Amino acid sequence: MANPLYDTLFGRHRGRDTPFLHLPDGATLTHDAFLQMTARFAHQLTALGLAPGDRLALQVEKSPQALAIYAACAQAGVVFLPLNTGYTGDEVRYFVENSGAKLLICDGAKTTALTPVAKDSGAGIATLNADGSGSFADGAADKATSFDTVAREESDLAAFLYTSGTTGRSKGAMLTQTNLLSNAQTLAEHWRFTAEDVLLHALPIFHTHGLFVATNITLIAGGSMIFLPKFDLDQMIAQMPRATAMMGVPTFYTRLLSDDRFTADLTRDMRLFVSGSAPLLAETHVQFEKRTGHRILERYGMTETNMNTSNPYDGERRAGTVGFPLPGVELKITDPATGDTLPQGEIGQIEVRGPNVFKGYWKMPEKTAEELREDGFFITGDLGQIDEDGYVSIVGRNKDLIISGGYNIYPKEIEVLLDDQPGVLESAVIGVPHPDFGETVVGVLVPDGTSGPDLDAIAQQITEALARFKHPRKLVVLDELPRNTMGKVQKNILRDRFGDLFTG
Ligand code: MCA
Ligand code: AMP
Repeated sequence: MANPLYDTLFGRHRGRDTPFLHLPDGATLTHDAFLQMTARFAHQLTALGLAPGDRLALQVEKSPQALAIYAACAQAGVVFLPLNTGYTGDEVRYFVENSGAKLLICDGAKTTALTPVAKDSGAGIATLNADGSGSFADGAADKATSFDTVAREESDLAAFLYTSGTTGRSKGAMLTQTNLLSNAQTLAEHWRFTAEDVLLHALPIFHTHGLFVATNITLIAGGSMIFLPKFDLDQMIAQMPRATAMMGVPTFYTRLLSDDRFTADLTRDMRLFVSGSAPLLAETHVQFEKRTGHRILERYGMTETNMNTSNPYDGERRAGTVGFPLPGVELKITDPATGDTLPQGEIGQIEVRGPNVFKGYWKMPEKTAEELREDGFFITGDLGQIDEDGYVSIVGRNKDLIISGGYNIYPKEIEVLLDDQPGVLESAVIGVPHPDFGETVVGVLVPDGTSGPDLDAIAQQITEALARFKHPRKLVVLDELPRNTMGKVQKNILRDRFGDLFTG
C-alpha cells in the first residue's frame, strides 16, 4: 500500500455516505464529507510549506476540523504533534522548539501569546477555532477535495506525543505508522468493533486514549462516533442511549455513577465500556456492574506503546487487573536491578515488546537507551505482577508520577519551579487520593528561613508557568522533609501524612 496509515484508517472510506461523526448540535458528518475536508486540509498543509516528515504542532479545541488535521497529516506524510489545550505558552514553546515543528496551529484566542513562540523557533502559525473557523480553515476553503496521498513506509513516523519524565523535560515519543496501525487493528478485533458501532467519544484527542485508541479503532471498523467536545455529564447521559460503546478514564465512571439518571436502562444498547489511563478502583468496577449489569473492561497502555494488555472481551474481566498481554505483545516482569525475568507471581517492573512499541525519543538517544533495550523490550516504569491465571496487575510505579483524572503529572517539573520561589529552601510534590480525579497534587514547601514563603505569590507563578491540571490543589509548609539514611526524601511518609486532605 502507498500509505498504510492513511489508506487503512481513512482512504478506504472515500465515497462512503455513512455517518462518521455525530455532533452535539444534531448534525452528522459522513465519512466522505470528512475525507473531502481532509483533502482540502492536506492541500493547505502543502501550501504552507510542509513536506513529508515535517512536524505540525496543534493546540486547538476538539472539533471535527481538529480531527481532520490529524487525517490530513497522515495523507500528506506530515508528523502529527497534538498538544494539550491546557498547556501554557511556556510549555508550548518547549514542544515547538524541541520538535522543530514547521507549523503551529492554535486557537485564535492564543495567537498573541503564541506568535512569538512560533517566530522564535522559525515555525509558521495558523489558527483554528473550536467552531472550525480560523486562518487555516480559510486557506483550505477553496482547495480541491481530493489530494494525491503521499507514499509512506510502515516504519515512517506518523506522530510525536510528548511525555514527561522523572528528570528533565518532556520527551517526544516517536510513533510509526506500524505502531499505530498494528495496535488499532488488534484492539478493533479484540474488542469486536464493527461498522455498526457508535462510540460515545468524550475524551480529548491530544492523547493516545482519545486519538489512537478510541478514534483509530472506530476508523478501522468503519463505525461512527458521537463526538463531544469534552466530558459533560448531562451530554453523556443524553447521548448514551444512542451509543454502543464508550471509552473513558476512571473519573468518567465515577462521575457517571454519582448521577441517579445513570441507570441500567440508559445503557441497554451499550455493548462495551472500556477504562484505562489510570487505575480503576475495584469498588468502581463492582458498583458499575451493580448499577448497569455491565462489567467495565480495563486495559493498560502508555504513550510510548499504545495498548499493551486488556481484559478479555469474552471471559472474566477481573477487577483490579489489566488483563492479558494483547496478541503480538510480549510482557515480562523483571528485577529492576538486574533486568532478569522474575518467577511468576513476584512483583517487578513491567517490560513490553511488540509492533506497538515506539521507535525512541526524538533527539534523545541516551533517554531512549535507558528505557528501550536493544532486544526491543521497553521498560515501562510500572510495577506489576502476573497471577496464576495470567492476569497482569499494576501494583505501583517505579517512577515518580501522579495521574490526575487521566493526565500524567511529573512531580519533578513542579518541584523545580517551587524550589526556585523566594523563601523556599526545597520542596516535594506528592499525589494524594482525590474523590473525582483519583489522585491530585499537593506541594510541600520548606522555608529557607528568610521571609515567607508567600503562598499566593507562588500560586500565581505556577499559574503562569504550568497547565491548570498540574497545579497543586494545596501548598503546605513544613520545617523539613522526611529523609531516609541515604538522604532521599520519603514521599511515602508525606503521602501518609497528607493522604486524607481531600477524602477525609
Ligand atoms: C480538569 N482539571 C483538572 C483535570 N481536568 N485538574 C486536574 N486533573 C485533571 N485531569 C481542572 C480544570 O481546569 C478546572 O480548573 C478544575 O480542574 C475542575 O474541572 P472540571 O470541569 O471538573 O474538569 P473537566 O473539564 O470536566 O475535566 C475532567 C476530565 C478531564 C473529564 C476528567 O480531565 C479529562 O477528559 N481527562 C482525560 C484525560 C485523558 O484523556 N487521558 C489519557 C491520556 P478550574 O477549577 O481552575 O477551572 S493517554 C494515557 O494515559 C495512556 C496512553 C492510556 O493508557 O490511555
Ligand atoms: P502516559 O504517560 O500518559 O502514556 O501514561 C501511561 C501510564 O498510565 C502507565 O505507565 C501507567 O502508569 C498508567 N496507566 C495506564 N493505564 C492504566 C491502568 N489501566 N491502570 C493503572 N495505570 C494505568
